[in-house]
Amino acid sequence: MPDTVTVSRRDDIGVIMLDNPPVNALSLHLRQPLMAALETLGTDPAVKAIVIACAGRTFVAGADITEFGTPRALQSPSLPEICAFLEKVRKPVVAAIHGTALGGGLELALACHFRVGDAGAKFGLPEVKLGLLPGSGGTVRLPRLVGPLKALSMIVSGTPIGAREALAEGLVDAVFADDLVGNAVAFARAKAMEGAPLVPVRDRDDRLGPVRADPSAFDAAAADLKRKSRKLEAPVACAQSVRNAVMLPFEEALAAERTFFIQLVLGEQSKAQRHLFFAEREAAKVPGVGADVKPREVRRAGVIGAGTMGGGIAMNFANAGIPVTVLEMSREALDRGMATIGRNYDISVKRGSLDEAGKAKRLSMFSGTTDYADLADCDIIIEAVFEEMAVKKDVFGKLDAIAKPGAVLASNTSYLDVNQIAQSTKRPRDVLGMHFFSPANVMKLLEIVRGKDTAPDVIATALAVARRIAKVPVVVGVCDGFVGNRMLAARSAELENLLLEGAAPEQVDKVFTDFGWPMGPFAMGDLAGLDIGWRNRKANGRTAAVADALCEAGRFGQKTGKGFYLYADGRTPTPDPEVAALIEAKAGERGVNRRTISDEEIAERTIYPMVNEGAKILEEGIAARASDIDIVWVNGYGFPVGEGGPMHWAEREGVKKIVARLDHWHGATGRDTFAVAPLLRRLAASGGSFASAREAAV
Ligand code: T1G
Repeated sequence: MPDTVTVSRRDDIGVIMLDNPPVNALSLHLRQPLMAALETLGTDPAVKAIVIACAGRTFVAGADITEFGTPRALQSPSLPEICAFLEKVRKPVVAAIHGTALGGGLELALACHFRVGDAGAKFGLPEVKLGLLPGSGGTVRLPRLVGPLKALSMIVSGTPIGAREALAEGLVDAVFADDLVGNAVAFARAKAMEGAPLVPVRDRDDRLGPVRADPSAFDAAAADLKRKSRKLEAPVACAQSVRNAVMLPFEEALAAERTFFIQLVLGEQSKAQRHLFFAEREAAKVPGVGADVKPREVRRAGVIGAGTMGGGIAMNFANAGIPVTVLEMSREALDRGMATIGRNYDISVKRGSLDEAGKAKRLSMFSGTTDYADLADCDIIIEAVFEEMAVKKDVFGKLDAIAKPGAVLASNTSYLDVNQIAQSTKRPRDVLGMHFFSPANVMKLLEIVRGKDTAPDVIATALAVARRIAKVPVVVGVCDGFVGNRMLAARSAELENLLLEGAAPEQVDKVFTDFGWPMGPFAMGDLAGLDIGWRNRKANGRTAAVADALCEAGRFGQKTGKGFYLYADGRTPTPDPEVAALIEAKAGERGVNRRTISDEEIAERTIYPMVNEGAKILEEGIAARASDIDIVWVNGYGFPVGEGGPMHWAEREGVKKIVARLDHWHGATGRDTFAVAPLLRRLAASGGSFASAREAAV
């Protein structure tokens, strides 16, 4: 094991340099030499002050998540022990921060007497995103520096702040433009020379007083955050722990924080969210596209179509500072699209997530055209036109004629055969799918659809572009609906049958919201507009008894004030007796016997087929690993993060149980929706996991 800690002296200042690539996580093999260095320098009379800094791309980015649940995580010295020791050191200790001081990394810095950073540094406690709370004093020390309300929002959101804000909030004592370690040493020497009494953060109460005297504003903010936490335990624990920091003595609050931490780290929600942390990173590792495959350079993007999807896609590039040319068939359509984009930025300014200067800068990235020739200098062109093969082929034929050699040509199709689209060009190696999710400037997921001829460096380019526009990429193969929509179809297949057999839309939706989804399928349908699916079904000769009848009655959802629900105020769904009557009539017409349907049955007939379809997708190699499917569903379809995604959830639910129930419903209905995938049946027999099945297959 290389040395993870080196100690050096700059005259009377001791410098501890941490070096544990890639992100200086606080692994045991870093904690032990760190403690030893602190003990040595802490007791060396020749050393007047200590600077803790990091080598590599970042300051400590947290505890080592890979150690959680292993004995190494609990082996001494733990981070709380190191923090307690730091606060007893009788000479100034300065944390010198570059990159991201996150989680345990910021907690380590909070236990130092002073914190300095470079201008690009970021500071955050993102543990809530792992289903945890800061477990080494973060919820107790941070409020003492930045105040309880600021601490509450930083800890419950998990969103880091920049150096300028950290300085303004009192989190850091100085920010340096360059030579961070040199300036930190000078800062430390000055503090030592000052000889002022050292006040560890634990002893600073001044920012707690006002909230301690009147916690009403704090409690209101905490209640609001809890409301938004949707069954997740960590945000609630975070809020309670910050409140403890205000109301309880330091040591008591610290002990309570630790209790919360241990409860959460052993809990299923945190295991699920830690699974997603690593799954997101694994998803970026694509078979056949190694680090040696260099992405093509992308300096300018083009988007064809300025409608809802095209406009949102173009905004991603402008937001990332990449100039983007938007093409539309007519000037009117172009102006309409650009006006919508302008309004979207106005909303961001109104919400305070963007200022006027930022809006102007982003809008300056746009240029509009009705002439394909204006896309000739684009490095990547994404088509977002009507979802019809003939239209797609026409567009790609035109692109093939004007796009420069080496340009990446992508389709935002959500269902259609990317190989067919690629065949309408003479450069199928440069063609792939880049499937964005609505609203495209908000939703994190990007399904990158790899065609049979798509070149590895084109995939590498799409992955690099995804990172630049802050998307979570998952590479999938070509099939009807790719991963997300294909599984959505399996989940939706039984919805109509459930309604006809006796379940009410509100009952089905409650099963989904109880599960943790933001919205159930019927409320989601009403939000998206029932007419979209209706037109799609009619175009493909498919029917849905209830949904078609609603649309024939002009009930398209929120946009017409009624769909599966009534929307008296335009937004809040209320059950409508007219819909119940319509469903009963449709059931009567089909001679369907209606009965009471349990919530379990609803889950079994919707979520189990989805998992089953996921297994088929894995067997066909449409997805490289089960965790990729989890990332698709969590980032594109609102699958609750606390459950870790459908495949992770299925292993917890029990593959054996799922197979048994699918067999039951297959027997009872004869419908293919329930025909068990061979992989699922094998795992039920072997007790194996999706990951082990993949290892066996690779
Ligand atoms: N532990 C272990 N491995 C980690 C890690 C960590 N904390 N952070 C990153 N990695 C690995 C990651 O899996 C990947 O591995 C490689 O480093 C590069 O990461 C006590 C309990 C720092 C912003 O939540 O947000 O402290 O795939 O691809 O895009 O209260 O990593 O190459 O094999 O993400 O440049 C709190 C987690 C922990 C921060 C860099 N800290 N990390 O992003 O690189 S809990 C976090 C990040 C805690 C205390 C509690 C990001 C990053 P591989 P990457 P990046």
